[in-house]
Amino acid sequence: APVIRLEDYRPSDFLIDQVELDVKLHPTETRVIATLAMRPNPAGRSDAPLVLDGDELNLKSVALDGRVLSDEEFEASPHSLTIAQAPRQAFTLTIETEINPTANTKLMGLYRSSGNYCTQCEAEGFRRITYFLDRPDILSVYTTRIEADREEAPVLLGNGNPVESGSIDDSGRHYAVWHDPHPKPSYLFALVGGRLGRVAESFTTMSGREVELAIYVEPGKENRADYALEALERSMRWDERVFGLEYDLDVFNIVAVSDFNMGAMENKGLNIFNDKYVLASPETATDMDYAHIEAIIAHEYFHNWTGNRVTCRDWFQLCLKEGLTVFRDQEFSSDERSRPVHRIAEVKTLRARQFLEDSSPLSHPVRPNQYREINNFYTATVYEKGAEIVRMLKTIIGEQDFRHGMDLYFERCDGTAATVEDFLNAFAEVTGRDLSHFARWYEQSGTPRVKVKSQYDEAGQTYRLDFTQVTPPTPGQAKKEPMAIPVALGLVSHDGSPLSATCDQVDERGVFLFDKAADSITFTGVTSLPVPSLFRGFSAPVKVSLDLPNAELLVLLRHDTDAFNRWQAAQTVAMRLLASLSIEGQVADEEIDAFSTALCAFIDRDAENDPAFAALVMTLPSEADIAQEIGQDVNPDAIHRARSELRRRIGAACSKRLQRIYAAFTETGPYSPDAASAGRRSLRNACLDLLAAADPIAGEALASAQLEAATNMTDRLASLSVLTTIPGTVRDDAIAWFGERYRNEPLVIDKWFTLQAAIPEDQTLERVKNLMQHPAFSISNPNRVRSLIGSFAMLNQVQFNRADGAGYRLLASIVLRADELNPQLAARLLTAFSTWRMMEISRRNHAEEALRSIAQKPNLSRDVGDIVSRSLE
Ligand code: B3K
Ligand code: ZN
Repeated sequence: APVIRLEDYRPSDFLIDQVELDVKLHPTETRVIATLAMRPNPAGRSDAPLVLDGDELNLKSVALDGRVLSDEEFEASPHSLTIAQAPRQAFTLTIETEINPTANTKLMGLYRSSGNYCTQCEAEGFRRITYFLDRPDILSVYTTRIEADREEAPVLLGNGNPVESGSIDDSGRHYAVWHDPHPKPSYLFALVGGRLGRVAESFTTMSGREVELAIYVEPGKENRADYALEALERSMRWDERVFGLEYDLDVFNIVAVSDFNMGAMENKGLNIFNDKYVLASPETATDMDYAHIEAIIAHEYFHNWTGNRVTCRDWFQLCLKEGLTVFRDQEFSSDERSRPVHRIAEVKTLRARQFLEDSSPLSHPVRPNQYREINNFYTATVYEKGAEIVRMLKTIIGEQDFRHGMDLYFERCDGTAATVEDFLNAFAEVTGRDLSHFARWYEQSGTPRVKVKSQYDEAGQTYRLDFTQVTPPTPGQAKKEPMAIPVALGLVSHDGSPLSATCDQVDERGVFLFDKAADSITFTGVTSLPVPSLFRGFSAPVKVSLDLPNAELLVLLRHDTDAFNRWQAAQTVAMRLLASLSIEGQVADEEIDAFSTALCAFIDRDAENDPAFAALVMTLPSEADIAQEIGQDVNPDAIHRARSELRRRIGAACSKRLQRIYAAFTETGPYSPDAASAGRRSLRNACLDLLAAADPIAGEALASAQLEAATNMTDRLASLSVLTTIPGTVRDDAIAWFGERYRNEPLVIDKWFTLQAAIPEDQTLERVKNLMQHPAFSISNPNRVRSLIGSFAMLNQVQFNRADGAGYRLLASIVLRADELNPQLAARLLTAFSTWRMMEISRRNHAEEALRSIAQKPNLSRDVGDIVSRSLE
């Protein structure tokens, strides 16, 4: 496949001002008539042919200004339509195509899910509906007429506002017309036709406009959409309050579908969601599901301004909308929930996904400069690291200037397709700062490593911190430049009493901007040896190594005013123990005892005050985190043993306290998904996990009692998860009971698949193969595949990375099967191999063999071909 490069960008030779689409829905023969009001682009070439994109299209006819073109006047294939002699003034092009939504297993373009018609156009799906200039810098006003059988599709939805609807004689068919006044790129186009239930609410915007909000779901599941609807209202209110941004249409519709390649899609006025991120009830959804629903509803809504009103000039600018919108949804969740607890969750995901990606063969800049398949760049780097860049910008310039910069960005770029430069220019202008060094965050890939050394001068009462930074080489970038790294920091005394030290290089917000390869800062008036608290709130996406002994880190756990760093201190100590345990097989008892003693004391002091935070402190780094920390010659079995051992030791040392909290936090009263209630459940379940690690017999009894008594899915699933780690008939019965009880709830069966796929024992491979034969499993449904196969590959470190290579071979064979139906899904699964180079040699060889077996297959999709070749480079 050809490589597309950022440096080759040039404006389109033609523009499309208006699009009229007439879509006659039919299961296998949908007819689409596109009437395009076009003109040459003054910024384009004046002699260029008109070349429209297509993908698997069946062309029926083309007309220019109403005249049907003969075969000699154009050139057409399923993937392009060329008119060599296009007019040099405004013209109308009318194109009729036929498409087959039932055969569309790629879930791109127009397809069917549970019999309903829906679309997905980002990034390049619109060209699967009609021939078009399918690129994000072509902004057009759309009018869509949708026609369908009334029985089959009583609900017909499009972008924008409803204009008219009616029956077509007595044909049994009906139609609806939608008009979207806001010019938009084709990737934001959507339509839906189907049999759907509805919940609705009206919303008055800050300027007093009435908007009808509605969510459409599978009939009978309407009440499961209440939480999403309420989250939507809160998101809309928040964007008005925090950014002054108001909604701009008369209706806002969300449709939940069961077959969807990702989380959701921000189509203008018609968001389409994976039903997993809409439907929730206490019986079927966990606290985490509720939190994800809230975040994704907000994310897609926030795109209305960051993405839709201001869109991207080209796909290299993807982070312009995605990084910024993730930042916005994270801020929303932090305001709605607990800021430090949410920050810790964000950083855990960032490290688990983005740091991992950035240290793998798939590492790329937040703004990539080349791609072969754009769908492979909807990555943790573009999204999560992209959000961190926006957050660092805010940390550096301060809250007020950040808001002013955002205002200027919208003022300037509203209605345009913009670039990262346009974004940064707005902030450079309001602050008068030169942001060109900061902009390197968009260009340079890899995670910077920052080393800090400290030196206290008792006589002079000064304290010096020496910083150095290095970024390891990544594919295509052998040499690295220093980054502009905001270090939010403070000093903490050993007993927690306030310190009055000062430092000139630290600004009024407590931030030192570290932007050279090496730099030092000195505090004066330091009356006793302090402990440095660095990168407070995780102020930059870097890896830090610190010359502090465990005992000093534990001072931070106890006394730091920054909650993030309290958590980080405990994690760092745990990670040191886990890495030594994994590599050397043992650690001095005193070291483990010191850590468990500190944890016990922490539990006594803090667990009841902030249960959600306490649960995070009590949860050890995951096996994947430990593997990443070790970084080379990884043996997942040793890591698994190490982590089990440390959990056992902590569980035993703190068992009295854990039992007390477990009993005290028994759920009473009706379920509520709010953050405080969820925090209490997470603490109780963290206790259960440690108790079971220390004493499996007692743990089994507690967990099975909880499984029976649970009044909600959070507690039920947590107890089943503990049981899956304790082999025996109790476990087998529990798994069978759960599968039977929820056999008609696909989203719950997904959780059941995930738990079983994650069991760290040899029989899991057979179990996964058997579950692929389960009636609820389907290779064509992305949620099912991700929950069974994706979980096996991403969560089950020991079994995916089996020493005999059988885990790799299983994944490879499934990737190849999935690729024939749904390349995007297959490519996503394949990224589980991104850790292969850090495994010990025999596993590495097996993984390489599996990857090569994929690479050798003829007719790979561009998606899988791209990932497999980069993984092997
Ligand atoms: N913009 C979509 C993602 C589209 C992915 C296309 N492969 C959802 C989101 O980020 O909000
Ligand atoms: Zn997004």
